[in-house]
Amino acid sequence: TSSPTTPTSVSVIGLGAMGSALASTFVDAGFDTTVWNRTAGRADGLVARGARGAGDLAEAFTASDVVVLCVVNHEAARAVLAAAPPSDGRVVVNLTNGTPQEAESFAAAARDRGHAVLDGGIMAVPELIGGPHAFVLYSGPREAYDAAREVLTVLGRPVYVSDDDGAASLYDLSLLAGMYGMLGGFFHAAALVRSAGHGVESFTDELLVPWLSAMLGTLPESARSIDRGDYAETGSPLAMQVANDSIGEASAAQGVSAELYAPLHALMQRRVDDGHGAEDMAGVVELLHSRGA
Ligand code: FVH
Repeated sequence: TSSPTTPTSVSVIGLGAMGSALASTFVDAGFDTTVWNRTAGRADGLVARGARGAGDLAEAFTASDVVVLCVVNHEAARAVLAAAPPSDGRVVVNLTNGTPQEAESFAAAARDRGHAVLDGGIMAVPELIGGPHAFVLYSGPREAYDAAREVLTVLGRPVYVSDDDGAASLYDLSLLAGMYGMLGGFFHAAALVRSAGHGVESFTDELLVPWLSAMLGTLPESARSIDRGDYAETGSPLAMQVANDSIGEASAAQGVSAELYAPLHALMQRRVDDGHGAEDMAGVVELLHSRGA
């Protein structure tokens, strides 16, 4: 049930693949939804679905309690912000992907113009918005999050990270870094299997997915080691893992590039050379900081 302060209206600015998915989800959830896009015409399908097409950016910005911005990058987001009217505490939720520094800079500029601002990181592709697997990270003032939460919930599970403006972006990019690492490993494995003339699909279904699923279960213990800065307890010491570079040698022999794996192997070797060969591989994280964590 809605309280009198619950927002009932939302504007979506930027109707690319993601902005359109956000807007149609708001419409389907019954919110009074106003939409605007720089290039006219992209709102037509949403208007046919029940959204209100704003005549200009100012109309879109002032039409709703909550304004969701989802454009290609922060340069575009800053351009939209500069062209929009100031407000007296309207919640602007910037779901444009960028760095923590860009999120902080956008938030400061938005506050200068009187807006309450949240930064968000969408952990979903457009087709998943509004579904059970979508989640969205938010950071910024807690009051702004609480004010907009009921609207934002329909997009996917909302996760409030912290009041630090850059935190949602940092978590978003950290999750993507984890994903790209996994995909890099998959591509190397696929190239090795294919180099021997075997099918990648059955290898993946029957062996790689179960293997990676089992290895995922080891991450919480590694995370605890990283939080403690103590990598001593392990049944698979680093020195054993780099005693030979079978993956690199086999890749070369198969005509497969090891360029995705080689940087990690080099870090593992450096950690051993630094005297940590008896420790767990998670200690490699200590080599990734160029300044104090
Ligand atoms: N699509 C995805 O899978 C990912 C999932 C995770 C989050 N990302 C981020 O979402 C932002 C928008 O992505 P998108 O997929 O909607 O991108 P496009 O389909 O390329 O649409 C871009 C929209 O940005 C508008 N735009 C560009 N420049 C400006 C500007 N200077 N002023 C105002 N609007 C601008 C563009 O308008 P137009 O070209 O149609 O006039 C589109 O509406 C993005 O940060 C992803 O990283 C999506």
